[in-house]
Order: sequence, then C-alpha cells, then structure tokens
Amino acid sequence: GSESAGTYGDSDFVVVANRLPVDRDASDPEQEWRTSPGGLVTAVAPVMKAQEGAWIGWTGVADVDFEPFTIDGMHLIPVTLTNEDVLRYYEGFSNATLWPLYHDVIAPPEYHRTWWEAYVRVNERFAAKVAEVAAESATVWVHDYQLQLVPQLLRRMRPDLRIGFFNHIPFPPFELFAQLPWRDEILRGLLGADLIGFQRPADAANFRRAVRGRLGYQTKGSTVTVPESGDLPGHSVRAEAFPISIDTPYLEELAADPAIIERAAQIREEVGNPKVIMLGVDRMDYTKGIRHRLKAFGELLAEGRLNVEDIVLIQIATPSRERLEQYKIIRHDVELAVGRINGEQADIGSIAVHYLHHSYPRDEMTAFFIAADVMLVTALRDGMNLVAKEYVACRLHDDGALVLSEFAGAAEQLAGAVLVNPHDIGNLKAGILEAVQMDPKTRARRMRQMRKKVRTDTVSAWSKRFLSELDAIRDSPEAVVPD
Ligand code: ADQ
Repeated sequence: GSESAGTYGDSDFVVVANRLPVDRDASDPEQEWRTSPGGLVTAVAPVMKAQEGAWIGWTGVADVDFEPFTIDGMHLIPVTLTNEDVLRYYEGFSNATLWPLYHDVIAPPEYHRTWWEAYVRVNERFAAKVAEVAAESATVWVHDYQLQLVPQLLRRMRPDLRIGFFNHIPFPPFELFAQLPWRDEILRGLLGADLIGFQRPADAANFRRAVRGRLGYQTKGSTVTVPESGDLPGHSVRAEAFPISIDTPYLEELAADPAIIERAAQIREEVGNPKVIMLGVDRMDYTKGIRHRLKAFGELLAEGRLNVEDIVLIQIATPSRERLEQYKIIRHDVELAVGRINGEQADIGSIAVHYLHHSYPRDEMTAFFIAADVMLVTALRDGMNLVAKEYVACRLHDDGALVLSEFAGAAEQLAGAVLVNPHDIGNLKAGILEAVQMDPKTRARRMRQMRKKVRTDTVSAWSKRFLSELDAIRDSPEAVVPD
C-alpha cells in the first residue's frame, strides 16, 4: 500500500472480472458463499491466492449490495448490478452482442443502443471501484469481453497503474468486428491497457488489424503506438498471445487418488461396461458443437460403423445463460437429438447417449475423465477450451484419445489430438472412428506428447508470464504520471 497518497487504496494487485469466483449455496440455510467452477475461475484462483490480492466482480445476485469479504484466502470486493444491468449489460451486450460476434457470428449478434449504454455504465462502475481499492502503482489485471472499456477508463483516472487485459474468447476477423456499431469505442477502451493478452497469435493479429483499419494507429510487431489525445499522453501497448492453461499438478493429484480411480471404475460399470466410453463436457452453448457431435455419433450408429453394445457417449452439459433465447434453442436441439438417437439406436440395457444437464464437483469430473477412452471437443469456435487440456492432464497412463476441433485455440497446442472440422460431418465421423480404433501404441505416443505440453504450460506459468511481461513494460510507472 501507499502512505503518500491518502486517496489510494491498499491493494497492490487487483484482478477485475465480471464475476467473483463464488456462488451462493442455495441449499445452505445460512446462505454461505462457496467457490464456483468455470474457465476463468479455474485459471485465476490459484494466482489470486498466491498473491493475496483483491478480486473485484459481481456476485451473481442482482439488486443487492454486499460488503467485501474473504474466502479461501481471496479478498473479494463485490460490484452491484441491478436487474436492468443484468438484462442489458450482461445478458444483452455481453452475451447476445459480443459473444456471438466474437465467435464468428455462429448465432446472429443483436445490436441495441440501450444495451450499449448499460455496458458503458457498468464498465464505469467497475473502473471506479478499481480506482478506489488499487494502491499507488498497483498492477491491475482486467479479464474478458464484458469489461473492454475498463482499461481506458482506468488509465484516465489512475495513470499510475499498470494495466493488463486478457481476452478469454477469440478476437474476430476485422470484417466481422467491423459490424459492431461501437467498434471504435471498444478498441479505444482496450488500448488503455499496457499489455493486452489473447489466446492465439491470430486473435492478437485480428485486434491489431482492427486498430490499424479503424483508428489508423501504427503497429510494429506486437506493439501498437497510441498517439496523445486531449489531456492523455501517448503510450505504447503490446498485444500478443498468452494461451491459457490449467492447474496440471492439482489435476494429476486428483487423477492419482484411489477413491477417484475407484469412482471411475464404478462409472464404467454403471454405463454397462462397454468396450469404449466417449465423453463430451461443455457449457450448454451453441459455440461448443454439441449438435454436430451428436449428429456424427448418431450417423455412425445408424450406419453400423459403431455398435451400441460396444460404445456409449456420455455428454455432460452444464446449464448456462438459460434466460437467453439462443441458449433455449441449443438446449432444445441437443435434447431432441439425444432423444432421437436413444429412441432409434438404443435398447433396454444399452443406452447410446447418457445426457447429463448438470454441473459436477471437480472430483466427479476427474472420474469421468479417467473413465473416458475417447474425449470429444468439437467446438465451432472456442478461445482455448480447457476441457481438452484437463482430459489430457488426467490420462496418467498415457492412454485415451482426444478428438479436437481445429477451431478451438487448444488445437494449436495439442498436436497429438485427432483434429477435425466439426462443420464437416463426414470429417468429424472419420475423426471419431480414427480415435476409437487407434492402436494403443499410437495412442500412447500421441498422449505422451500432449501430456508433456500441459505439464510444462500450466496456468501458473501462464499468469507468471503475463504478469512479468506487464511488469517489464512499465518498470517505472511514476515516469508517466502527469505533473
Ligand atoms: P468456457 O467457454 O467456459 O471458457 P472451457 O475452457 O472449456 O470453456 O472451460 C470450462 C470449465 O468449466 C472447465 O474447467 C470445465 O472442466 C468446467 N466444466 C464444464 N462443464 C462442467 C460441469 N458440468 N461441471 C463442472 N465443471 C464443468 C472460456 C472460453 C474458453 C477458454 C476459457 C478460459 O470460452 O475458450 O478456454 O474461458 O480462458
């Protein structure tokens, strides 16, 4: 903390994300908080605990003000969202405008001025909270597409801060991004950061191209030069790839736990001890390619190329964004497809698709990963996809095969996977068959290669690399404070 500036806060490290890493335990009469699952949480929680910093975000409960609290060694600072904010900023602009636009317009993005106004208002509220709690020259790490205006807002209020931004989802090609009525404001918002991280080099390149094309700023390599404007001095911003990863040592520990291994054997028994268990684990989202996966599997069964007595598919789909129309549609389509396949292909005692629309604790999820001979990750577009990496981390005996979409960021990292184009059902079917029939030696070689990757590139290596690059960019932040 700082002694010289009484208006500054105490936190030297601040994480800012739409959601705090907690959920209300509805079954608990005391209404306690518990740590919640999810990509971003899985990625950042270990870092937060190690740093003893502050995390600013929404609790998930609308219209209620909460006091800051501490859980699992993390200092959490709630930002309040009203019901209207949730509808317009979160479900609207974040998840019905930006999410589909940034995922190749798989679903049509909706553009509404009232949603944009709410997005601006909520981003301002987050930025003001950061400005209040951050110590002088603190490091602030802003996460994801819901908060793209925070870097610039923060730079105006607190030019002493080191600001990093990480985008967890893809950054779209310029021709798609250019649809956004507020494209320039979003680019300027992000450029308030000192370092902007993306999942893939292609995402960083898309961003820099949009900056050149829309704002006319110069870029050289990964560096963007932002000229001075009004009362804001010019500065440079680095935009480059930092592919996110997982807590591999922790998952390996779980995968070696005798109770979890026993549970995996039990799952195998319970689904009828088939020759092959295939697994899908996704949020119920139209970007994940669940329908395409089911179509391919259904056709393989119908054509007799796979036999329902030998193989089952376990499809776990976590409930997600359930009030949005596009999410009601995908759930309906998935459930229709599962019902069809089971109706046409299954028999008493041999179900084809076990469909589970729940969230599971990490232990149970690990047991599923251990039980699965073939993992199906068939996203139509995905920033990274942590599930692919989690499956690999849990295969301690170098067995099992991964079918992986070339449109997931993970495809550039997991060279041992069977890569597929999920839009091409023929190709997807061929990939599934290849994985099912792959001989054990080939499986072992390919899995070993992928395991090596997730053992080196852990989530802690990821955050260390991001934060040390951020440190290096502004090692003397005092120099930029205007007099
Ligand atoms: P997501 O779209 O949520 O993340 P993903 O990367 O697969 O996608 O992360 C999902 C996480 O939730 C995984 O850790 C998974 O194990 C867990 N999970 C999924 N279903 C579950 C269930 N039923 N029960 C319990 N846990 C479940 C976003 C981006 C991704 C990017 C991450 C991290 O869309 O592309 O990889 O952020 O940056």
